[in-house]
Amino acid sequence: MGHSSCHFTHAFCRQPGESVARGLRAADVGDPDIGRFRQAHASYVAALERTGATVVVAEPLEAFPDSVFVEDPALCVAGMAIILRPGAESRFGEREAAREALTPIFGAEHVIDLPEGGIVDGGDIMVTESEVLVGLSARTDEAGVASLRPIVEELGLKLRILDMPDTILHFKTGCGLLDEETVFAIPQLTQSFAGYRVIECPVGEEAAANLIRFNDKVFVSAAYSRTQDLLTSMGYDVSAIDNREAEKIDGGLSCMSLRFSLPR
Ligand code: CIR
Repeated sequence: MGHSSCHFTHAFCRQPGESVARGLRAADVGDPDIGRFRQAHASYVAALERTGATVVVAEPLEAFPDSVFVEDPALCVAGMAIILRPGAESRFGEREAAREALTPIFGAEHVIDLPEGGIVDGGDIMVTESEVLVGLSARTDEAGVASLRPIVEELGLKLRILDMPDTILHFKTGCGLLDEETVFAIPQLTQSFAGYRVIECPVGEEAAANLIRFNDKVFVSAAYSRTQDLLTSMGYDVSAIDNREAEKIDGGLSCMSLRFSLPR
């Protein structure tokens, strides 16, 4: 299966459950409201669909408050679904649900388990045209990356560990891919991306850095107008999505989908 870092035929999402109010967070700014979260999530799914993609939406998992963030327990790349080993204890069980949901989509022969031994969260992984870029965080360790490396190389991609500050939850909390050669990143991460063009996220809008390029659109959290204006002025087709509820529990736009291509 061919690989593209910006163009996708499919996405996988999971609806938030009532338990999302208990989602993990570094700083408490109040619980997310399930009604508003559901509404924002439905708009997110609709926005992905409007680009022409098929979006598979799974039922909520009440036992896992953070399970709306489907990006973390799996990595979908080059026609394969790799079931990861999430680094937060309360989230480790999400891997079973990810396997169950992704197996009918990819076919059992295209679903592989990251071998035991370390931890890896999908939020620490950025997939570009030729590379899998990984940040080491409290959720992703060297042992986990050592298990991931041969899988990724077998798929024809390079794996590179990039420096990241310990002030952010996940690597992609601070960055997002804009196109095949361009990354958008918070000031502390701009030096990490040797080989890429880097656009610096406006100071004060750091939470906008976790944007997603999905087909012809760049989706940015609606609260950050300077980022939207900057990227629009650079020629990107920017679309705003309300991310206020997810942001209360450290969720960005990338966390709420797995983005991939399947043969038509
Ligand atoms: C967590 O701490 O795991 C969730 N509250 C937020 C996960 C965000 N996911 C991501 O950045 N990929």
